[in-house]
Amino acid sequence: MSNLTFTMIKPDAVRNGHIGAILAKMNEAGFKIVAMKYTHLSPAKAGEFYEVHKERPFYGELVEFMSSGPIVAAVLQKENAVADFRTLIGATNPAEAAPGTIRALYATNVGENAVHGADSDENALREANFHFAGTEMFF
Ligand code: IDP
Ligand code: MG
Repeated sequence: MSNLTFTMIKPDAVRNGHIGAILAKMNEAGFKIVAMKYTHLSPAKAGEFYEVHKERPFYGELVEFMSSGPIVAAVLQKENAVADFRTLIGATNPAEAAPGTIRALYATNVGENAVHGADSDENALREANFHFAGTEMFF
């Protein structure tokens, strides 16, 4: 089990002014920031990042949304990082997310759902390396 996860604060949460509140939630839950950048994904980059979803009906909409404005990408460290972070963000659909979770508090809808969280140790590493060079991570 790895102690790293990868996250993005998505364009809806950035547009709605929630970067600071979301980072505070991550801090309060005990996650340490190992890497972080404010960036804007091109449609090609967003498409590559979400390639695993390319057969799903919402893929086009997802790529368009994720390239619609700036995001914050970050690598986070904590014991049991992947599972604990998924708990902190809540269900994909904010209508089903537990009270107090980041998606319950800040998401717009099932597509524009404020934050990404890696779903496995393997994907956390793949996603961290997609966004950051080794020299941009500080353990
Ligand atoms: P997750 O982000 O909770 O892991 P996934 O099923 O991996 O959820 O889906 C990836 C992303 O695709 C979601 O976070 C959301 O932005 C978008 N998405 C998922 N389901 C739908 C949908 O039914 N309609 C539109 N967008 C969706
Ligand atoms: Mg997922």
